This record gives sequence, structure tokens and C-alpha cells, in this order.
Amino acid sequence: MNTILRLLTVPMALLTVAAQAADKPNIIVIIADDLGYGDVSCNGATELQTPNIDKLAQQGLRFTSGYCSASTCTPTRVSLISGTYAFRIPRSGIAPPNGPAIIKPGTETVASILKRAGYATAVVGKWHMGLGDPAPDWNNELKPGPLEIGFDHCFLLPTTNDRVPQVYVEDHRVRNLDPADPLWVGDKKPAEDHPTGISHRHTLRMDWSHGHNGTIHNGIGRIGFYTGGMKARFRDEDLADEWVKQSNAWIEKHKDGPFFLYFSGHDIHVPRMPHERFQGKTKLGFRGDAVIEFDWCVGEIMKTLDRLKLADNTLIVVCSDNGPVLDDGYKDGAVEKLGDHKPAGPYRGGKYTVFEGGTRIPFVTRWPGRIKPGVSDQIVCTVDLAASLAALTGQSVGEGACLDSFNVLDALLGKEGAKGRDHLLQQDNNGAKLGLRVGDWKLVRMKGSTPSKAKKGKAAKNPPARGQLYDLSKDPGETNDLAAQNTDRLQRMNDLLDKIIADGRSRPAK
Ligand code: NG6
Ligand code: CA
Repeated sequence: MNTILRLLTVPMALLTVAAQAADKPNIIVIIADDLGYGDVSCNGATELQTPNIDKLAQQGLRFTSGYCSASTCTPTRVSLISGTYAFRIPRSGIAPPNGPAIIKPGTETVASILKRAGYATAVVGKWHMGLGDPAPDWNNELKPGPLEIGFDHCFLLPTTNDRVPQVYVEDHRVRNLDPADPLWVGDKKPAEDHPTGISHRHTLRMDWSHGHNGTIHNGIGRIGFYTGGMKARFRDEDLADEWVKQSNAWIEKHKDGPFFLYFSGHDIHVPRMPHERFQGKTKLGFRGDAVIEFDWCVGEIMKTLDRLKLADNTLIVVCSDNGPVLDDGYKDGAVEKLGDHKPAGPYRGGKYTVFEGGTRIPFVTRWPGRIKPGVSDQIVCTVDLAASLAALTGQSVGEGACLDSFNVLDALLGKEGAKGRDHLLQQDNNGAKLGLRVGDWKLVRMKGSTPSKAKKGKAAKNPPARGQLYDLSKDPGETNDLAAQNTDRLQRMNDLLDKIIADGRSRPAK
């Protein structure tokens, strides 16, 4: 029990210590999709180069224990924006094409906090947290959405690009939608003769390996079905260019700042269809080429900051929404062309798992003059951005909000002696499986495994076997389960995990 209290009170101390003078730098959070820890050259990749991300890492802080909170897209993004672990939020697993807005209007978010601090706020890129209530009304106002939870402006890919529809959403509307050609989106084939990835498989320019055989657009089968909105549809190859164009224009418009941009490109998620100028640029196939394209986007944003002389007054965070996957439903050569590349670096698992490869990600912060360049081993997570950026900008976080977001600002800024998290929960898509890292130890178990009935004292002798236990300091690849040899530690970590679940929050209440 003492250990649990100790573990939970350290972040509270951090919260008070960090009540410092407010700073209002511009803030850009750049989140990649499915980019693994080992997919960038600053984390050891040798089979491809990511010079722009490497440059940020050289000029800023590269985290070796930077995490996202889940091993799929929607839950990580929901928790990044809301500061609450996704397993506490209903229906926060991978959102379907017609899924409603998951984060309800009125919820405190990174965006609403920064808006309160006087920031202009925008999201450009993949949303994938649902739109509308009870479903998106594609031909009318698409709300609630980002604009109802703190963003002033949005330019979105509404779901994820292997799901229908391939249209942009600008603020509350599908861009370029001709009312005479309404957009219909559904999960059933709209007509017997509607061409699909099954009936017209021979026409596809990228074949599917599982799923992704609904409506065909741009020669690629998708999850789900849609008709209409022909003038509104984009080409997959042009997505990255559009994100950069939209972001640069918005930054330019708000150059007098302060501004907060959540840049959420689609690379390197499937279908991997980078622009023609990146195709074939790596030996890893389209997956590698998409990494290069993502790195290019980072470089273009940096160029804009330099041109507008904003770099010194801008905090950049680069991260990813989950670990890597090779075949995620399309035959794009990622498996065959992998060679010696290690997408998850030294870590086990990847997307969909709660092993380290699922959530330990490239994580870099840069703020020239304020962040001393270096490498940090402190544990930080995307779920912490809410409380940390609130602290940076002098905002307090509502008592009932951002329930798992810790103020790790000093660690993000690399302050001397600053500590990150002492523990971190990791989840799979729907939170059925959880990981808990405490210091160098890692527990992996089912969320619902029966809590221990063992009484104090007896636990050490005869604990129920609940989960696997790894010592990351000696075994970063999580191959050697030490649960049987460390029953006390196993018990303590299970107790802490049970408490985090039962308390409904892990950010200490005041
Ligand atoms: C899965 C899809 C996968 C991908 C994932 C979401 C199949 C068989 N698999 O259900 O292709 O779309 O959902 O990825 O359809 S995420 O990064 O957006 O979470
Ligand atoms: Ca993802």
C-alpha cells in the first residue's frame, strides 16, 4: 500500500513544483500514424534516413521512453486530446466510418485549455475520433467535432484512409461537395452491382490481404461503402501535400501567435500510397517511402517556421499514435521488402499489442534556447500533453478533467534533474489488455483478470498468477517472464493497476 501511495503522490509533487511563470510559445504537435520506435534514423534505423526528424532531435530532446497511451489510433488520439486514458471513455476503440464524436462537447481538452490561454487552435490531418451525434451527417453540418471541443479550425481526413470516405472536412463541411451529388456512407453494399474489392479485385492497383474490400476509390479497396461526392474526393497520393499546404497557410495566418497546431498526417498508415515523387525512394517499398514522406512534411513545417522567424518561439513535439505494423490489410510489399529494418527497434510487438513495441514511439521535443539538446530517458506519454501544456501556459486543469494527464513539463523541456512519470499504463485497442510500466518493470495482463483475494502477508507466499512481468533494464525485448520469481513485485504492480482502474483516474485529486 505504501508503495502505491508513494507512486501516486510523486506526480502530485511535480504538479505543484511546476507552477511556474506562464510562457506562451507557439506549439505544434506532429503525430505520425503507425510510425514505430525504430522507423526513424535518430532511433537507430539504418535502412532509411529521416533527416528532418533527426535534425529536430539534434536541436532538441530525443526521448528513449516516450510513449503513446494505446497501440491503436483512436484510443491514443482520444487520450492525447482529452488527457484521459481511453479505456475509461466509452466506445473509444478504432472508430468506424459513421462513428459519432467520441469526445463530447464540454470536455476539457488540450485544445480548449490552450484556447483559454489565448491560443489560436487548429487540427490538420487525420481525425479518426468520430464526427456528429449520433452519426456524421455528411451532406450537412458535421458536428459535434473538433470545433466543439476547443479547436478554432479543422481540415480533416475524417476517419482513416483505408476507411471510407476519401473527402476532406473543412470546419463543419465536406469540402467541394456538390449538393447535386450527395455523399452516402454506409456499412452495407448500396446496390447489387456496386463495384467492390471482391467483385472487381482484378481492377485494383493495390490488392488487399484482409478486409479492405468494400468500395473502390483510386484503384484501392476500402473498409465500408460510399457513393456520390465525386467532386469532393481526393487522390491518396496528394494527402501529404495538402496537409502541408493547409498547415503552412494556417501558420502564416496566425504568425503573430500564439498558436497551437495539431498536425496529424496520414503517413505511414495503410493504404500506403505516397506521392509519386517519394515512390521507390527507399528499398523498403511504400512503407519506407511513406516514412520519407512523413519526414518531408516535418521539414516543410520547419521551413515555414524558419521563414517566418518563429522557430525560436515554437515548441515542437513529434510523436506517433501507435507502434508499427507491416501487413495491415494491403499487399504493399512491406513484409517482403523489410530486409534488416527493425520498425519497433529493440522492442517486442507493435500495433495492437501492449508490449513495448506497441506504444514506445519516436518522441522528440524542440524549443531552441529553452530545451537543451540531448537525450532523455524519462518516461513521458502523449496523454501528458494536456496537463503539461496547461502548466506551460499558466492554465489550471479542471478537477474532473484530464484524469490521467500528468504535468511532466520539466521533463519535456529537459530541465536539470526533472522527472517524468514513475508509472504508465498502456492499453490495446479496446483496453482488454493492459501494460503497466513502473520504473524498469513491466506488467502485462488482461484488464479483467480477477483481482487478488489474497490477504496482506499471504500475498507474498501464494499470489495468484496474474500476468507476465519483465525487467526492461535487462530485457527490453520482453522475452523473459519473471512473474514466478518476483511474486511480491507482481502483487504490488497488480494492486497499483487495479487501483488505477478502480479509482477512475490516476491524476491525483487535490
Ligand atoms: C483494423 C484494420 C486495419 C486498420 C486498423 C486501424 C482490418 C482487417 N484491419 O481493423 O487495417 O485500419 O483497424 O488502424 O480491417 S488505426 O491506426 O487507425 O488504429
Ligand atoms: Ca495508427
